[in-house]
Amino acid sequence: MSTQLTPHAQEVLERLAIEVPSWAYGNSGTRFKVFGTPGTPRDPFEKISDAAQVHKVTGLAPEVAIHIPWDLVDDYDALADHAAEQGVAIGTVNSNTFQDDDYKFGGLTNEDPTIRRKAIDHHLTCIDVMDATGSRDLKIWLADGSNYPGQADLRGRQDRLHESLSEIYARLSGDQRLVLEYKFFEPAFYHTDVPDWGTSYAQVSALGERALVCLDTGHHAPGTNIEFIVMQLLRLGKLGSFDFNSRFYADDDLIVGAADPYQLFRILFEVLRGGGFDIDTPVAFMLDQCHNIEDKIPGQIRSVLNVQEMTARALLVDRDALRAAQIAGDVLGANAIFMDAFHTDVRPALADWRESHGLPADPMAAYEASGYRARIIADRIGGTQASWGA
Ligand code: PSV
Ligand code: MN
Repeated sequence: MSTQLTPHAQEVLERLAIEVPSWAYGNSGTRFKVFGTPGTPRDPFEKISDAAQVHKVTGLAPEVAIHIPWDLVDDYDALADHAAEQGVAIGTVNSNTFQDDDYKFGGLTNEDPTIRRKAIDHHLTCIDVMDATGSRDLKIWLADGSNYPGQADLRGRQDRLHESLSEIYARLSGDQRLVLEYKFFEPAFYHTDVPDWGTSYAQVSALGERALVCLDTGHHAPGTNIEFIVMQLLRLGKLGSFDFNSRFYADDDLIVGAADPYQLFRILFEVLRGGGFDIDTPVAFMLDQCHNIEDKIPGQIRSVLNVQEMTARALLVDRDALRAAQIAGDVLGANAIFMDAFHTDVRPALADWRESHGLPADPMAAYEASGYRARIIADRIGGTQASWGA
């Protein structure tokens, strides 16, 4: 079954923007091997040029998230100008307190006030970068935790986290926001200081209105009902952003919608139900992915298209009929309405939508035909390919 997009669906799709992460364009891998790819960017400027290709063929990715220190440059005005020349802007600034020896026992929660100071100062530097780039969001993901029961004072770490976050939050200005990401395990194995949405919610609620939760779809135990968390955070007015990706086993950072498109559909339906696609939505949609073996730019194009496709399917749910079936206790009727939308092929309608917006009907093919890959392979000779930590 193929279909037409309703005027409301078209309006929502018009606004849909999915931020892409700069690190997706650099090399990445597992603890076993990081494979290089010809044409990989050598610096943040080249990463942004690659990200701009995704927006060019999809119209879906106008912002690029950066990561400090991986995207450290001398002049952020110049980086922002470069982004603008390429038709994109710098988005979320991600902090990093997980790659420095000092952070072995944590950053913002560390027992040692000197290390805590260093971790807080790093975040203040990130806010300086946001001031220069015009970014709205500071995203904090902490590797803090412990490996053995008894190793750490769990309560003290939570208290210190609150103090550290308060100082960072106080430095935000204008419409800047702090989003706190949770992750149930890794790199710490026994306990993690922000393991779940409840902890993130408790911490950001203690800060204020401009502190919100970031939900990374890959950061839950298998079987977790993620759409329920989405519903609850929207209901509480505390869902600030998504890091989209797919997982099979751990924090795999695979292409969103690749492992379980139906889960993505269910999540996006709750976003719709909770007002997350409204004009003044507080929800930022971002990818947090790595492309270890597939080509990176097409990997990102596929990802934003997957989000668009499942958003369009969620918009097809006949919500009035669904509500009537729910009230009537019509279990299978309600489920059928949900499944009918999920099983509808929206790809031809989205191709038409793209063409009506001056975009290629088939963005993957358009990128392949653009010659960009051959150009970067030929041009990017020498230097060091960007990777974790570069
Ligand atoms: C580590 O798990 C991680 O993937 C987090 O999800 C962050 O969002 C990302 O790295 C960037 O720091
Ligand atoms: Mn993430």
